[in-house]
Amino acid sequence: MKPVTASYTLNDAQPRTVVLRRQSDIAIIEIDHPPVNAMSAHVRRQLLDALQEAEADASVAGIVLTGRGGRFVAGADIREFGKPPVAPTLPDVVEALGRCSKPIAAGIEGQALGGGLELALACDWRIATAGSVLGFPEVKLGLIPGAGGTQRLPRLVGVARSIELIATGRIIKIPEALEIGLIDEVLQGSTVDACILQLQKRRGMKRPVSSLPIVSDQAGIDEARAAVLKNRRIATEAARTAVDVVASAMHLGFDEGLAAERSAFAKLRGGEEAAALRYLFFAEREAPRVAGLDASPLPVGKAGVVGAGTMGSGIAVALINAGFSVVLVEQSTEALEKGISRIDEILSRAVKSGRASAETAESQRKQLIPTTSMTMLGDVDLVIEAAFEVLEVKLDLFRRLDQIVSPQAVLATNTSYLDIDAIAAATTNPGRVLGLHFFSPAHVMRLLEIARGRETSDEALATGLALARKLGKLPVVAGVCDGFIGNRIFSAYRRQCEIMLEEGALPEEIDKALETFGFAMGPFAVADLAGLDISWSRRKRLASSRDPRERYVPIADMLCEQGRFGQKTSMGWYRYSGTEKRREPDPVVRALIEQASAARGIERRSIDADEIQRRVLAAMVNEAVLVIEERIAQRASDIDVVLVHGYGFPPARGGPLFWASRQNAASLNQALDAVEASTGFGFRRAQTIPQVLAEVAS
Ligand code: T1G
Repeated sequence: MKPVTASYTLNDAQPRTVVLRRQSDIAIIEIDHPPVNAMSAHVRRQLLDALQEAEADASVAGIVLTGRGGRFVAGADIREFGKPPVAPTLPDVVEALGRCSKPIAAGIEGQALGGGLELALACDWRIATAGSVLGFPEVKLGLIPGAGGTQRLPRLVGVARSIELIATGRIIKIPEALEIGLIDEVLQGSTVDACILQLQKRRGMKRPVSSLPIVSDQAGIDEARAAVLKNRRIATEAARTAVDVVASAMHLGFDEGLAAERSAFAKLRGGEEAAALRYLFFAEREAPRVAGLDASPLPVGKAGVVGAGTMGSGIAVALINAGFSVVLVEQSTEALEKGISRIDEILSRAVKSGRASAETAESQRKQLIPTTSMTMLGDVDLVIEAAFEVLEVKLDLFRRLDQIVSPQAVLATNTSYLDIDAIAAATTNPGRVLGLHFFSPAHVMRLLEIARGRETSDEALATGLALARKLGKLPVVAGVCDGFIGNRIFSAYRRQCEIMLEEGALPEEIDKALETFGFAMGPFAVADLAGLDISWSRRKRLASSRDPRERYVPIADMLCEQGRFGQKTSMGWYRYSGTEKRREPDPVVRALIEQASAARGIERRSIDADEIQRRVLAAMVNEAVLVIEERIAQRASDIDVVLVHGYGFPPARGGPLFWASRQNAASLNQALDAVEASTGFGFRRAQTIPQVLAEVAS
């Protein structure tokens, strides 16, 4: 065997991604495949080579498996899932580890996710650094663990807990991992030394997880199963499959269980849900990339927020959570105090839920500098305006900000509709103005639309993107149009829904059809939640500029004229009863809708769920392609990211354009014909739908 601590490259034409070295009689196998040590084909082969080499060497008493770059292994290589499997597969490697005659210890740093955690479970010992995270996120890719995870995890932590961990795909932090027995030891320093110590202490001792007994806990299993299946948000096809395959470990032997897992995995791997979620995984990572942008971001240490309403206070929390000090400006003490109490409420909820410690919340609260004086913004590096959605208000604010803040500071508006270019023109340096459109609640929602004005400088845009990264947001860059990407497409979606009300559908039928499709909530339930009065005041403001030849559905106005603003008035599209505000169809609304149909001379007809879904989706697809044709969005996948992360579009369908790319073109066209016919004057039909969908499908 080579001299101690020598390291040598295994015979492989591929770049070295697995290093085998020695320390005394322990062989150390290190995976070195940046950026996340994904288990690509050549990594699997080199790992298997290294394992066989170490096992065959009589002078090796034990083996340590670990990763370089501060990470263990982030899982299988997701890019390989759309292609035929390449041997050795990850299950082959994991089972080789599990069968190894010599004791193996896994040294975990950073992330051990999916197949990475499966590798660790096939070892005899698991030692992790304090900041590591573990988990089986496969369901987020429309999959289940496919390399023994569904059969080993129950043998280590029990079936019920395994159902929850695998069906939700949630992250397991170290304290929990230690408590449930997923890891044996946690430390601050190098896990390799601790692993060597462990192997030398327990010389020759094997402890294969696969031979551990499974504790029967039918009540717990039933409860865990029910918790997954009743939650529409997580009960995807993969999660439902996970429940069954994990539970099968109770009555199948280990090898039979592996076979059941492998066949279930193969079925999911080739399915629509996995294709959609894999597409979104890469689309989310592509979104922040802006072609041709090579400017450096301006440093931002201190930020300002103007407006302490719901959005302003949420944005302020997002900033203080990310470590910024924040000058929060309101025009009156009363409004400022309301904003501060919103912020205190959010911070205290984080402490109560265990998401933050009391000390963290206290120090974050100190980062807040509330004031009614705009002059306090003199030394901030960036301002986010979150005042009333009235253009005149914003123009006046930006004129004043332009005089008060330093010339280098970036000025951002959180507007969701108004013209960024007009706002920028109110300043002496429009290059520093951009839109940062947060989604409510701003401290929770990851999506952030960054609206790039005609004059927005590359530096200001780069600063917005860097801020998004620091806030943990998912940025999508949009050009300037009414509603940018998301609101514009959502308006087309909602318009088609309202037209179908006049034609014969009811709010509860449309909501049900779209919730069956997978939307988190139907458009009328969403409107009642948000409040009908907000969009009503916008429609009234725009009334004078509306073209009378365009079809305008007055039903929402009729509701508002009766003071029906949604949940806040216990009636809107629905009526709401009880403290839990149970939503019920309301005959008053039905009468108003029938009155609107009669006023337009429409003979109402029943519209089934399929027609509702196809017309609404066709309307979204058409508007989405127009957004691309007008270069408001950089790429099709950005639009899918926005609709999934900001508007409740079901991730398992990939987004409106991904969904459309998997549809029959003729039926999509037919649905679009119906949208065009029902909309009438002013409808613009996108010209490049086939080309855009072909790009998505590629
Ligand atoms: N495969 C291929 N590429 C991956 C990858 C993976 N598993 N994980 C990340 N990347 C790429 C990513 O696309 C990006 O590339 C770069 O690495 C940095 O990623 C058989 C079936 C580990 C928490 O689901 O959650 O194992 O854009 O920007 O913010 O049972 O990456 O630079 O070209 O996200 O530091 C299960 C997925 C797979 C984990 C790091 N594992 N990855 O976050 O970096 S299925 C996962 C993540 C499986 C087995 C099953 C995160 C991260 P590019 P990043 P990050």
